[in-house]
Amino acid sequence: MNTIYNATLVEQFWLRMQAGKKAVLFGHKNPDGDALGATLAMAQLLENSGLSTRVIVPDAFPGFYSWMPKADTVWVYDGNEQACEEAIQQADELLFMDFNQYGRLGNITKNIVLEPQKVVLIDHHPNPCSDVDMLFSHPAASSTCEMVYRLVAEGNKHDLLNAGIAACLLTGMVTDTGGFSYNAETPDFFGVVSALLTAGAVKSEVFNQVFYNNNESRFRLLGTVLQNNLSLNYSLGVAVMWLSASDLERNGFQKGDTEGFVNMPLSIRGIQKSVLVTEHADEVKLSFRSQGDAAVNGFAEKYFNGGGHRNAAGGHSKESFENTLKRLMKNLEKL
Ligand SMILES: [Mn+2]
Repeated sequence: MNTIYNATLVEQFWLRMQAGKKAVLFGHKNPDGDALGATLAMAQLLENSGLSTRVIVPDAFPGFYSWMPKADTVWVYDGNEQACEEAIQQADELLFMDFNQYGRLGNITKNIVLEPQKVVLIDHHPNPCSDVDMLFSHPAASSTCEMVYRLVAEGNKHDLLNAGIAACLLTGMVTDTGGFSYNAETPDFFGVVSALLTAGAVKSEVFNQVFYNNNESRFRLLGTVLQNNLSLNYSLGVAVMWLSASDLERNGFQKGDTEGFVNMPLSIRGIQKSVLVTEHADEVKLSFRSQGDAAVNGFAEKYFNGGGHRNAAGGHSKESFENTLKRLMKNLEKL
């Protein structure tokens, strides 16, 4: 397997993570399988190295991730602010995992200052914030979970791994690649998968928990989108889907229900780009996906205050749902 890190940096990381230290590990707002997998795995790796750890996420995560090993130890900041802030103040090390900017911590960074000299950032999103003390950035990686495994492998820390950690890491690699369907092209990607299976991860368990464990509301919402809220523009190769607040409410929306919807129109012949517009209480969210060389991050950044990868980006709008959708449609040819 090719290495992806500077060997000295890897050595410095593991030296820095010394027994007796306290570490807080952060996942981003709207935690996904990769954020949870990477933080839970790294927390257990550090615990096995003698540190005491706490995983904190800004807001709640979808119930279909609650099976993950140690998921019950995660603290959600919203609603548990005081305990989280105490843990953060007492921490020697702050690990940012699967996000690239302080702002992705939602209310946490609105309310308290995180000292950059304590921050280690491990992430695969492009353009990481440089105001941190140690940076592991690898945009070519499938997932932060893959990056965590490589930190273990390149640091010769295999003895810290166990089946639970491997399951957490495999979860992020599965969810960030749509079940190995994109960003999962290289022999090294499957080399990491192979190593995780060897360490005790069970592929069928991860797939069953993640993909065959849906709420009825997800299925109902999918029906609404496909039947009524889908517009296909074949001359541009673009699909647009939308869900209003009333669509969500009528179908009993629960957090995480719409995850992956935006990828589905890419399965239509002639469609290379896909957008999902969702009306939430505080803002309208846009998710963008594309295939191959077709890029969506520039458009997300320019028109909807967002950004991301070439093939997967997000944005948001403070305009009304109707106006956001209108503005998207008006500028669609620039996507
Ligand atoms: Mn990720």
